[in-house]
Amino acid sequence: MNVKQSKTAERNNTDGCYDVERVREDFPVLGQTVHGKPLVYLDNAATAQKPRAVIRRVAEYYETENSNIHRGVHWLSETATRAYEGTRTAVRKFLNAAEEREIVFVRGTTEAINLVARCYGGARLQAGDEVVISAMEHHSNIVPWQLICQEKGAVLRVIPVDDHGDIVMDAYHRLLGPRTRMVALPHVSNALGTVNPIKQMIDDAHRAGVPVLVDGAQGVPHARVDVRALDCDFYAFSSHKLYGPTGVGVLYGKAALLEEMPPYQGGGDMILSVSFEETEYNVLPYKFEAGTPNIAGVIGLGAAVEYVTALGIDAVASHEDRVVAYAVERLARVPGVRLVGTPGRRASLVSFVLGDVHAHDIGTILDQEGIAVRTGHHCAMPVMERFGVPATVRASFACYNTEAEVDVLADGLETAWRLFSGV
Ligand code: C6P
Repeated sequence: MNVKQSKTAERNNTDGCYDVERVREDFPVLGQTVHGKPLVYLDNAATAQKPRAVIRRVAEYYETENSNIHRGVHWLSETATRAYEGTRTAVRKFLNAAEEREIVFVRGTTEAINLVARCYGGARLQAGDEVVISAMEHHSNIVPWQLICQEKGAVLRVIPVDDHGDIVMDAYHRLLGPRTRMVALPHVSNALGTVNPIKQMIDDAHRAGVPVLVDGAQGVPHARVDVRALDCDFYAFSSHKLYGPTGVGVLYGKAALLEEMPPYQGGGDMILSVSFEETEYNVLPYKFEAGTPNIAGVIGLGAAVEYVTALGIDAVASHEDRVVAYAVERLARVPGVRLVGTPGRRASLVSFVLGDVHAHDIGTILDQEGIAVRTGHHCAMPVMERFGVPATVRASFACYNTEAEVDVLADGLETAWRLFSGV
């Protein structure tokens, strides 16, 4: 048994079950008290906490390897370059991408989508062309497409969602027309928790000859993603929601598409040669990685991928499925709670309102109990409008959350309900 296997085994009970208490020990922040209460961190869709392995790896880089990459012949630079490129290999394996040149490091999901909208959309879209997105998008998968559509005279078409928060598939099929040039979809909705049937939707788009970008910000941390099995053309995710550092993300793109796209930004490292007359761009993926990247962040992401792989993404997903199923059942028993989004397949989060109490007021009361949730529109204003609410309370779960924490949340909500309803 190697070190990684033995660490995984430690986090499993003797009967092989997922040992969440052992997992919690890996996350120093969880040991804190907030307002005198144990911290109950349920804001993982905003950002996940970091395990010691990631924190230490970033510190180790700065303490012993700090150097710029791809530029020096000295030992430190070569060491840092190896570690940085090691993350690319780890991410390629994690996503089951065919080639390392298909993994582009960016600042996060937002930048990945902007890159595709600008470089792919910018080169391909013409007046009257259409880009299809859904009514449950995060603003990061709306605004970049709006910007490029406005510039090119193209049209943004929106697939409706039904009252459960599921995509209306018939409407999707009707929207796939002769002018559709791109479909961009969330793997999992950050505001409703809906897991979209992306494999089917990708196949449908491909039958119409249309490429698909998957916004995987809420997908990658909660499910096994195999970009080759999905056959998606682009897949975007952020390191910080996968237990890695902030300021780093990944754009997976099929090599043939990335090859034909112009660079996103100009600068160092994305070139092979430069003169005042002409610049020859670097090969993939460096063509899209201009300037000194977030080296420590990328190396930290490598540690995060290693951490999640050791836990087992399938084990994490089934643990979270249990917790979220319990949350749905437990919150149904709290007076005043109404779930916003009751999708056929849900991952990792619940969004709800409590009577007509403003979500921020509930968030403030929960905070006094040491409970961190997100309240507001979750950067998904159109879906709030679709459900006729200005804001929701969102509890989102990760590999270290427990059913006992759901009980603490439910108790906190009951307190809030008593306070506001006067019952
Ligand atoms: N959603 C949330 O609390 P960045 O900020 O680039 O890491 O991720 C943007 C993004 C894109 N798509 C989806 C589906 C997302 O959920 C997010 C980030 C956080 O829901 C912060 S707004």
